[in-house]
Amino acid sequence: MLTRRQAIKTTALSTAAITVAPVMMAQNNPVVAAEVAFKLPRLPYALDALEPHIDARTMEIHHGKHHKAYVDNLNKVLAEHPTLAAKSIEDLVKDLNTSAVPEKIRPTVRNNGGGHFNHTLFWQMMSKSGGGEPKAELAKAIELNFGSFAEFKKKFAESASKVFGSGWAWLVVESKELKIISMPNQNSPISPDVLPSEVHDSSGKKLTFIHSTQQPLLGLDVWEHAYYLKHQNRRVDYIAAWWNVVNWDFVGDRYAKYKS
Ligand code: MN3
Repeated sequence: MLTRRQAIKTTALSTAAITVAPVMMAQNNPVVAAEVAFKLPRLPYALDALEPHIDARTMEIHHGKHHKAYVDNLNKVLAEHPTLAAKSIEDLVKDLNTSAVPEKIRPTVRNNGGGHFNHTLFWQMMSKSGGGEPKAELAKAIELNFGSFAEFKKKFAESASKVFGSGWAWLVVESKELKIISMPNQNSPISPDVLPSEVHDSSGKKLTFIHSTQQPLLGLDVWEHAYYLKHQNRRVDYIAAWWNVVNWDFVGDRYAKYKS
């Protein structure tokens, strides 16, 4: 077991560990929180890799402050829920609106677990050598579902520009079909819709566990924190610049994985 000082020196996530520690101490828990459940992933490229389309300062704050805060807040709320803390972030967000996640912590898990899951995908959906057009099967599927790549881009950009306030535009695959959707805040396509409180199956049993059948292939974060430093209020300019860094290889791999 690391001492707290060693943990501060040696883990990249020292701030997260400190955030958790007071909660643990307040409970007189003898276990020192040297390890946290969820960790901020490293960016798969340098902060300035997406210049000039996405600037280094925006990436630094977006990843190092905003994404980090989602991870820290998630660890904090799950400190008292070890079963949930042991799940993968994907399983946690998938189970969000089920009885697995207590209602009193659900909004916090939705915002911060969703934030962690969505951003972890988002960094991988961009690349220094990105841009251009999708290839192979994904290219065919986009043509089939939207008519052409140009038409897809137009519809996706429209969806992203129309998100009111903070949220995301997503290209998802559901039952072999490609769809463009938008979601508010840090809601994620892999979370099921919130069920009305009284939903029963044919035998009268209350339904509490329905999984989403949508898988995100490509997502665009249109929170102001994603573009305000460089583009201020001009979200449309950010969307236009972002196409230059889309990692179509990653999106194509996800399509191959989730298409059926
Ligand atoms: Mn963001």
